[in-house]
Amino acid sequence: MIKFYYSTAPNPMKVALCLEEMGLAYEPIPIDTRKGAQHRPEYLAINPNGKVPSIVDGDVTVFDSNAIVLYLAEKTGKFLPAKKEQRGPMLSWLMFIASGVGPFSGQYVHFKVYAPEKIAYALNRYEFEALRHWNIVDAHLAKSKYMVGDTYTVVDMALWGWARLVPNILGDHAAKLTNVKRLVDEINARPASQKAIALKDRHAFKTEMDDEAKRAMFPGNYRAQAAG
Ligand SMILES: N[C@@H](CCC(=O)N[C@@H](CS)C(=O)NCC(=O)O)C(=O)O
Repeated sequence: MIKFYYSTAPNPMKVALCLEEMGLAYEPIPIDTRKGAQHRPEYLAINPNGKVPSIVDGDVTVFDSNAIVLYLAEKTGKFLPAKKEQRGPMLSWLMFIASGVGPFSGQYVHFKVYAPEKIAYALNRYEFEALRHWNIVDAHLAKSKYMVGDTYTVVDMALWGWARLVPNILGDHAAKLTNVKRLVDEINARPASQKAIALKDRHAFKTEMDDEAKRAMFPGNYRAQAAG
């Protein structure tokens, strides 16, 4: 049975969708990041980056969400592209999501919602870059049914983790991303995504963004105090 270390944030949700789509047996293990569970030594032994998600599959440990979705696709042979020559595009889009879509979307939300000061320079840069990445995805989906050709693959699952939150991330800009919405609506209608979303009911994650949560999530803001 695969151990799945999760929260309901975008990166773990990609993996939840994959596990459900692939019909894999798994044990969901909540990591309450607002309580600092991601920094505990026993979790750092699984994921030295101290973030969710991670999986332990027998004697194999995998962290970083897009590495996990690729691992699961290769393990099961499911939800890979239809043609051999689509492996290159699959890797490109998986890395684009991992290194661009996710980080720029996440940082934009950080500066918009959580930063103690509203810094115009940061807000402008991250709004521009988040939107630029989503426009690239939307233009791609205008020409292609799925992220890689005509087949639903793990790349669509990796995108879904973030894409389902596009209205929260981009606000009014989201309305223009009609092709992203088309794919999200299609995936949301699948039983696997409903099961993935239902994970939120299995554990009462902390919701307050109080001092404990801020210290756990944004430790860089407390460096001076920690050193003193
Ligand atoms: N590159 C990592 C990023 C993981 C990540 O940032 N996870 C967030 C949730 S989406 C998290 O663990 N946040 C808690 C924290 O930053 O302390 C991945 O794709 O898995």
